Amino acid sequence: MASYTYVKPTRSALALGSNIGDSQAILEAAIETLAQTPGILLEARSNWYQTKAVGPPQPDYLNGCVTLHVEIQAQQLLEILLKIEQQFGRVRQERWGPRTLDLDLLLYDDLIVDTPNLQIPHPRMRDRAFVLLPLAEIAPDWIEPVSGCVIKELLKEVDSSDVHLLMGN
Ligand code: PH2
Ligand code: MG
Ligand code: MG
Repeated sequence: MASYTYVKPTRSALALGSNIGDSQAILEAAIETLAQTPGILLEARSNWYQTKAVGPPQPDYLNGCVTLHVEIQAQQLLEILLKIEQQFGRVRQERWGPRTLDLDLLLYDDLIVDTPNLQIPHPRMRDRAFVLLPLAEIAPDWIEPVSGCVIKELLKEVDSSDVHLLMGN
């Protein structure tokens, strides 16, 4: 088992998505796995949303967001997310193509990171209603540090017409 350097408790936000298999069951199991990971405490979770795929033609996605309290560094959190994706059968193929599980690191406190393998805030989150709508449910006042705007304000700038609350949540 990998050992991690513990850091002071920090808040982080993730986006979850799936459009292959039993997406809701996969996403629920992914949240459970995250919650059971040492150094990660689940703070809040959004509802699930059925969303039209952005990118090449493919089935609709189920999307949602969580906020976490973490005691691990951003780079280590990314490694944990990649491992959980693999555990759920994610095979990396075409960019923006269909996937069983996608876990994207959106925000890590007010940190800005721009390296080839890790960018925080997630560079496309500001354009994506399928991220901003669920995130605004659980973290409306979190400031996206690159734009300096809160999530609920960023949400007003995007078209949310293809993002629908999943019924029977
Ligand atoms: N993820 C992508 C590409 N397109 N479209 C929707 N609706 N939801 C996603 O999560 C999504 C997408 C690549 O990460
Ligand atoms: Mg993604
Ligand atoms: Mg991803």
